[in-house]
This record gives sequence, structure tokens and C-alpha cells, in this order.
Amino acid sequence: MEHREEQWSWKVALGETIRLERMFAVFTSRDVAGPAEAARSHLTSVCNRGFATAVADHVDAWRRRWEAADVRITGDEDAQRALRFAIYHLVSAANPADDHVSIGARGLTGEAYSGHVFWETEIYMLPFYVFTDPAAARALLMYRYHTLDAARRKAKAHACEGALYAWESADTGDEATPPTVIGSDGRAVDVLTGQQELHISADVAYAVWYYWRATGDETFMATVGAEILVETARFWASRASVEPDGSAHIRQVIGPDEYHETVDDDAYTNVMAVFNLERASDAVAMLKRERAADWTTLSRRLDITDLECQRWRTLASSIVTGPDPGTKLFEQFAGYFGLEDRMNGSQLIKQADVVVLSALFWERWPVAVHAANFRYYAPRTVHGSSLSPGVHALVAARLGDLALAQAYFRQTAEIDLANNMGNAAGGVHVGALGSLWQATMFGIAGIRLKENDIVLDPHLLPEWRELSMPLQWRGRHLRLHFQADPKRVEVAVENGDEFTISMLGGPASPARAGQCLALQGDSFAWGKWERIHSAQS
Ligand code: IFM
Repeated sequence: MEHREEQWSWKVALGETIRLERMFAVFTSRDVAGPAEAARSHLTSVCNRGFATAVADHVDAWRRRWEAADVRITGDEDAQRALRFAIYHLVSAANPADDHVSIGARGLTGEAYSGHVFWETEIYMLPFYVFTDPAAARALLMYRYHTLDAARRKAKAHACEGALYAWESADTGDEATPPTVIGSDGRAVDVLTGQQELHISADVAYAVWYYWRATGDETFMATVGAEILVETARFWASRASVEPDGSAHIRQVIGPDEYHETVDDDAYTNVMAVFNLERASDAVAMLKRERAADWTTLSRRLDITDLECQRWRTLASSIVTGPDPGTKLFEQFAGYFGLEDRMNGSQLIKQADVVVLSALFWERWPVAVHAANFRYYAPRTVHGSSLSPGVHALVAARLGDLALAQAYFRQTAEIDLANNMGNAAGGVHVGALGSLWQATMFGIAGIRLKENDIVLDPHLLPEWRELSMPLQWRGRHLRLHFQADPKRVEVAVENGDEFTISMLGGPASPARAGQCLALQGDSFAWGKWERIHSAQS
């Protein structure tokens, strides 16, 4: 790399302001064959256009991103600041123009976890991009596609089929989890997550499905997503084993709660594996039905048969999962209920585990199941991971426990802004920032996106008088404006196909591009477009 030192000197009078305009360009050998030459020529063209133009372009790029993502809250300045902080970092962390990179646990803001990519990219961060910048979401999933061969290698190394993604992933996608770390007493401690935290593969599959449902990007599903779903399903099909009790078990894993290692039938892992197997089979059926040419290519390349898809379905229905019909509880893993609820070898949980299932699969079980599991697991959770309180805020809000939701919301907001975990020097916790946004969108605003309609069940936090947010969904651009008292929602539809919208339990109304709809209690009415539009600008 060429490096030239430069020096500048000025004569400055007291009180005089000197402005230094510095332009630089960075290219790497990943971008072009001759990075130094490319950087020089780019810099020349930017300099020719002038510093003011570069600043104006920058401001414009940020204006567009804030327009697509800004969340506005009236009545709670701390929450407003926390959400803007979260959105700023989430926007900064993604690069829709490069689909060979993903987002590390601390983005590019610090060195903790060495830039490695974990499950939170798919489960905690991705929804933000899906609904505010789908191109960025797609690029993140393409990173997983480009690292699929490494996942295939890892599955093979585990004597399994299909694809097992790296628990900690970097440029190649090969497992990057350190086998040991040095503990506080100076001794080496084995790190088992890289071997046992298998749910990552189903998390990636979940994200593929999630992106496709929310965007309708069929080309992605047909050419990329289906392959990920099939290969990850194949991993579970070879890793789960049907035992003499007639059920399939997934043994010796670590769930999101990393305090308990080498456990059997972790609830989160098993539910996600079932989802993975079912959705792989759905994706195959969809391709066969609707994308015959893509199906022919994929099925030949991956040698997928009807029999294999049937086996996935059969296996999915025999993997042991809860909830128990009597207590409504999921047992976090086999034997968890028999542990002491204090002390070592205890029930204490590092982070949301079963509770994440409530956040991801709300519609799948009755509210009573979510309530029972939340009341059981929340008091046993110590929030030793930054990923934990935001999910609790989301679920508490959905359950209507607003005081608790507010406490968890603040706890999440203070992870970086008040360093309440003491480790902010390692960089911002991007997954936790994503969880704050998700708590707002899916818990507090209570937005539920279905096949072709939106149902709203808002629970604004105690001091929040108003909440506004934009949303992109299946090619439509919407702006939603929630009001606490009286409980009222206005939805401006900027463009896209007609859909229906309702408050939970209320009548559904058609919503069309160019119109604004107000929903209040059981009634809805067409309002004025300008109101929301100007509130957002
Ligand atoms: O992915 C997380 C994990 O869930 C808990 N330990 C830290 C990781 C990186 O943030």
C-alpha cells in the first residue's frame, strides 16, 4: 500500500475558524484487482465534483434512510433517543451493495467477537432490514448463500448431511468459534458453542422464509432461498434420530441459553428444526407448482426427491416439542424441570430461550401458552446476554403488561447508552438494537403481517402519546401513526397493491395506495393523507 505523509500549516488568528476538508477513498482487493488505482481514480472524480457536492450526497443518502426507517415517539424522549440510536447503528451496519459480507455482533464499532457473525443477525437484526431496506436484508441472506459450502463442510465434519452453519462465521463461513478462551482465573475454558449451538442453521432457514414472506421476492426464493432451506433441512434430517419411544430427539446441543451445555431436546432448537423441515418441504412444493424451470434445475442439482420431502414432514411431526397440554409449558430441555431453581446446575437461564419462541411464533399457540411460559421463564432469566431483555419487552407488550414491557425496553435501551452490562467498550450490541426496534414494531405497535392483511394490536408504553413508523411490506410503502388516547391508528398507504387492515378483533377494511385510513375501536374511516404525510416529514 502506498502511503505518503502530508503536512499542512496555517496562520490562525485567535477566534478564527479553520475548516479542513479531507476526502479519501478506500478500496480493497476484494473489490477490484487494482485497489490503489481504483481509489485514486474514484477520489479524483469525487474531488472534481467538489466537497460541498460530496457532503450534499451524503446528507441526501442519510435523509433517504431516515425517511425509510425513522420511528417517532411523542411523550418519552429517552425512548425516542434510544430508538434513533438503534436505527442509526442498524442503518450504518448494513451494506446492501455487498452481498459477501454480513453484520458482526458489534458491527464495525468495536473488537468484541472479532467481527464474527452470529444468529442475532438473522433473528434479531434482519427484520429491521426486511421492513425498512429489503435490499440490505437480501444482501445479508446472500452472505449465507455464499457461505453455504462452508456449512456443507461443517455438516460433513459432524458426520451429517446438508448444511450446518458456523456458530461464529467470518469471511469464508467456516467455523470461527475459538475452541477455548482464557477464563478470569487464567485457565483455558473449552468453548462448546461452535460444536453444539446448532440452532444457527434453522435460524438462517427461518430468516430466508421470513424475508420471502415479507417481500414476495420469488426470484430469491427460487434461486437461492430454496437451496438454503433444503440443505439445512437435510442437516436436521440426519442429526435428529427416531428412538425406541417412537419420537425423534435432537441430543447434545446448546440452545440460546448458553448456561446449560450438552442438553437434549432443547425447546428452541427443536421447534426451529421442525419449522426448518416443514418450510423446506413447502418451498419445494411451491417451486414445483409455480416455478417449474427453477424446480427442474434445483432438484437435479441437489437430487431432491418426493420421498425425501415426505420424510422431512414425517420427521417434523415426530420431533419432541411442547407445550405440555396441562401446564402449557415448554420444558426448556429434557430434565430442566427437575433442576434446582437456585444454585449451580440450576434453572437460571442466561438469556431468552423459550421466550424467543413466543416472539417468533405468536400465532402458533394460544395466548395462554405464551403467558404461562413468560411467567415461568422470565423470573429465571438473568439477562447475561444483551439479546435477552428486548425479546422480553416484545412479549410483555404483546401480553399487555406495559409496566414490565417498559422496564425491559429501558434495560435494552441502556445497554449501550448507559453501558449497563459494562462491556460497551467492545462495540455497540447490534442484535440488542435490533431487538429494541422489534419490541417497538411487533410488541408496542403490535403489527402483525399476515398473508394479505395487517392486524394491529397496539400497546403504547405508559408515557407514549404517539408513535409513528414507516414500513415496507410486499412492495407496499406504508406509514403508521398510533395514538394512545383515544386508541387510534392512522395508516397512510403510499403505494402498492390493495390489502386489508384491522385492529385485533375489529372489522377489516380495504386499504389502497394514496389513501389514509383511520382505525378506532370497531370503526374505521378514510382520513386525510396529508396528516400523516406531514407528521412524518
Ligand atoms: O450470539 C450471542 C449469544 O447468543 C450470546 N453470547 C454472545 C453472542 C454474540 O452476541
